[in-house]
Amino acid sequence: MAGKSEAFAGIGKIRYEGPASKNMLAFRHYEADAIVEGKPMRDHLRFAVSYWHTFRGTGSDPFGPGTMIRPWETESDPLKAALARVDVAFEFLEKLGVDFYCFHDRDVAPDGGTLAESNKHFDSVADRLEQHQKQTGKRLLWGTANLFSNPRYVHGAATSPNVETFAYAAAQVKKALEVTHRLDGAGYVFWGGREGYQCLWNTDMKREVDHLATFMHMAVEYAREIGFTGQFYFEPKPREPMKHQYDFDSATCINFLRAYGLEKHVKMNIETNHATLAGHEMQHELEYAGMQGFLGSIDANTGDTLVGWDTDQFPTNVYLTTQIMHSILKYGGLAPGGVNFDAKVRRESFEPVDLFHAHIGGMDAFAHGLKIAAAMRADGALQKLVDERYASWSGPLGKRIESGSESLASLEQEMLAKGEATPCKSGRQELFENLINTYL
Ligand code: XUL
Ligand code: CO
Repeated sequence: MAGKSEAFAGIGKIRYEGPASKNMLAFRHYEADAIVEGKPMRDHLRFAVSYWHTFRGTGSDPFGPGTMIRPWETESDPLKAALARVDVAFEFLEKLGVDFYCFHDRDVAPDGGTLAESNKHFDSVADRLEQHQKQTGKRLLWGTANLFSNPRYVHGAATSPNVETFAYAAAQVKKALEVTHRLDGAGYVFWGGREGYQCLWNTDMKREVDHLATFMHMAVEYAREIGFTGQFYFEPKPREPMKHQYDFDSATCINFLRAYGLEKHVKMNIETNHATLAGHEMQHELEYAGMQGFLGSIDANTGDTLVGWDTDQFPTNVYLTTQIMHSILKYGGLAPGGVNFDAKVRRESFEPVDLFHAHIGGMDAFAHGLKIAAAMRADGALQKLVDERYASWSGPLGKRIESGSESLASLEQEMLAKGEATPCKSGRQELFENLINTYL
């Protein structure tokens, strides 16, 4: 805030300097106002900083405590510390030139011991967030509730065998929706956290999954009551912390949404490292959700091929971001969703400046991927090859099958007359892969 000392003194506004720049605190590819496919980059990407990793991450891991040096963390009173942190967060957003942020209720405001006290804290922090949003024009991409850290959520929240855990979680989501609405949030995310099981012998799966649907219906209903028209998202993750989570992957989530009549209200928020935990590429998850009309928003990060867990690293691989942006452009973009960096600096990268390097790298990787994907689409060579591969379906027989006017019996007649199908053509995978490399 004006008059206060800067948390990131010595770091100015990060600017676009072009691919040849040697300045590591500048963008080489992300040029917010540059037009790609008729739209400024900032509107394609709608970058968001995740409050939990960037402002609450300590660097602790199962083998040791936090390592992060955060000179602004001087207040011992948790509420005062939370309020001071909001000022730092907005200084960071301003300097980085990111338009959005995302939070869980308990990242931005401390637990107050009782629900009433926690709600009060959340309101005080929301006042400060609102004030900064008004001053800067920054926006909340989505809000969510932390329904997994407190021991009351040991067996899950909406899927807990303990009915009062469910009730408490419902109360927490009610409040998180009110605050998200008040802050004009563009969306609200459900990520299960512990909505799954460790052991099937002690689990009534049907009851748990039914309860999860009841819970989401309550949220959708309450949003309607208070006039919140932001988009709801369901974020898949197959495991970690549980052995199995009910929001396993896009296909599982979409089946759940349809089975329980939630498909009109909820889209997918797809995270790269969760896709890989499910044994999929991010591109698979995006294509599946996109083709079904459920592509909503993404959590941008990456795993490590040699480490099997959710490492939430900042994405720097341009091949990956090209795949992602190609699918996003193909399905008409993300808005009102965006690209949220659900990513954390490594435990060893403990200085404040590392937060800038991490986000600059991620933003540049996505901007670069966006430019490459747009060039591929403008050129049309890839699409032409894909169309050629399916050309037989554009003939009379293919058209009749696709329009539903053929049957097993009529197709039997067709093949009895022909005797054998026309031989298949080569898939030319290597040609496709080589073609992609010509754009990189
Ligand atoms: C955890 C994760 C969450 C959600 C929001 O793996 O991705 O931070 O994005 O609850
Ligand atoms: Co996430």
